Amino acid sequence: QADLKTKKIGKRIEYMEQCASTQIVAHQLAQEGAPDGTVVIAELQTEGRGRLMRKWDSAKGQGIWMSIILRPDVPPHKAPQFTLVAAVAIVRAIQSVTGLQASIKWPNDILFGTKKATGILTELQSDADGIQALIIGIGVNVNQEREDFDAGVQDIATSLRLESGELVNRRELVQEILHFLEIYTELYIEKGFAPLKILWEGHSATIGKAVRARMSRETLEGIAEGITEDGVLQLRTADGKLHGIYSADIELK
Ligand code: BT5
Repeated sequence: QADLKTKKIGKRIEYMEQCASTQIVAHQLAQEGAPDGTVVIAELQTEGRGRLMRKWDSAKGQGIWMSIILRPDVPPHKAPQFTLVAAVAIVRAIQSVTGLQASIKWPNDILFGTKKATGILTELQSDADGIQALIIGIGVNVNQEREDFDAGVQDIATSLRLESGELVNRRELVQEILHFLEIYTELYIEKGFAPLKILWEGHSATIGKAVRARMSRETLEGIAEGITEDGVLQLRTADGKLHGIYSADIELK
């Protein structure tokens, strides 16, 4: 903590050997009034989760499993943009610590090739007055070897160690993620999403690619043409129509 470069994010850190999910702990702390920038971090999660209550494999001591409480003064519909802002911060942090160049698959995956090294889960606490808290969950596979992953994800997951061939200092990586997250959330609050959109596009694995977008009610195939100023994915189907995608699982074809 003493080495943090941030002004706000990480001034309060709740560090735990083990918890069910850092998201659950962070939700609880946010409700109890934990300040903007509070970070919850655990060595092991017994019930780490992804979107739609999917399981997140959180091997003990080998990844970064953390949730960050932010209290931005923005309307609730802007919450998904924070996933994109966090993704840019994580890619920059990985690059700064390991030299590795990761790419972002819209909306919440960080990849090496087609394999996933990081997932982001942004959840919201809001009421009639707007956003009370954003809980940004970040799971980074850092030092796992292939056999450390659950059998179900071994073929789709990767870690920074598998990509670089070296053990990576998790403490340093946490510091860099929080540092870039603070820089980019400040930029976002001051200037809006436009400058982040440019940075995001520079790291995107999705834009310009043929993709399949699975949504709760339908699946669409087409070319991912870009994201809007709101972070919505624009998908052009073969009939020439442009569709705005707010939430989906994207498969690169
Ligand atoms: C995500 O969901 O990618 C969001 C993951 C967020 C995890 C962090 S860890 C700290 C905080 N506390 C939590 O409990 N969660 C957050 P989604 O896009 O739904 O992807 C989930 C899918 O990724 C699963 O269904 C698996 O297919 C795959 N998966 C699970 N564990 C993985 C891992 N460690 N590495 C790569 N892929 C994984």
